Amino acid sequence: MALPPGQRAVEGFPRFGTHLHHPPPPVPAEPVIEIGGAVVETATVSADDLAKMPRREVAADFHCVAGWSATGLRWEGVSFAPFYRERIAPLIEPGATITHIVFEGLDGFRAVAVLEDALADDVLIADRLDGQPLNGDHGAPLRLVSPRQYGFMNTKHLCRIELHTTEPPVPDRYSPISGHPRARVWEEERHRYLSGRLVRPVYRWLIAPIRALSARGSVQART
Ligand SMILES: Nc1nc2c(c(=O)[nH]1)N[C@H]1C(S)=C(S)[C@@H](COP(=O)(O)O)O[C@H]1N2
Ligand SMILES: [Mo]
Repeated sequence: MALPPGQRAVEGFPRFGTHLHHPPPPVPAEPVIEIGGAVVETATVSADDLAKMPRREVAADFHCVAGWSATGLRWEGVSFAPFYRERIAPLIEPGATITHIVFEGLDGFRAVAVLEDALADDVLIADRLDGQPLNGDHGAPLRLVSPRQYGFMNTKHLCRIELHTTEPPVPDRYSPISGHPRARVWEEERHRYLSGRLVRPVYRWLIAPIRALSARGSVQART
């Protein structure tokens, strides 16, 4: 399968992220996803609950905005669109029109997605990768998987889904590496303001140091 523009395949699936060298957050004894924001009342969905919902498998490559791609991954979990319809939509404040969703991880990581992108049919709340439960490196116990968007929209250790009626403030909006609000890999939407092609070489230069740092906090390094 061809890779999106500007991506290069890597061996395996490295741990990578803004967590850098920090080890993955501990998995709670009873994991839940909190649903908050423009809702009548904050609610929680437990991982046990989620495990009872219809399952879906998605085979996909994984593309980091820095330019590496892990190929041939097999994710399993619950499709996000029906989860949204059945478990989230009934909680929305009357009259509110949701435009954005924040996916937050146990490490405080936040990804802001446009609703339409989050509802794409290959978006999953995943709990398994390649036939095994997700490990700490790749987002235990639950992570968002959105294969047609760069890695930074694929929140690991997912613990909170927050609904918004306008684009929520993006803390790194003016940072030199501020992510594109849609982050679609085939459109090469890497940066919020600069063209994907233009930032390619700069981002690529970040791969080695971030990868080396991330490996230091890896669960593999500690077993
Ligand atoms: N919770 C959390 N999710 C995260 C990150 C992070 O630092 N923390 N980094 C993102 C980035 S930039 C990438 S490329 C992918 C990397 O996923 P992997 O470690 O499974 O390869 O996770 C994304 N999701
Ligand atoms: Mo990334």
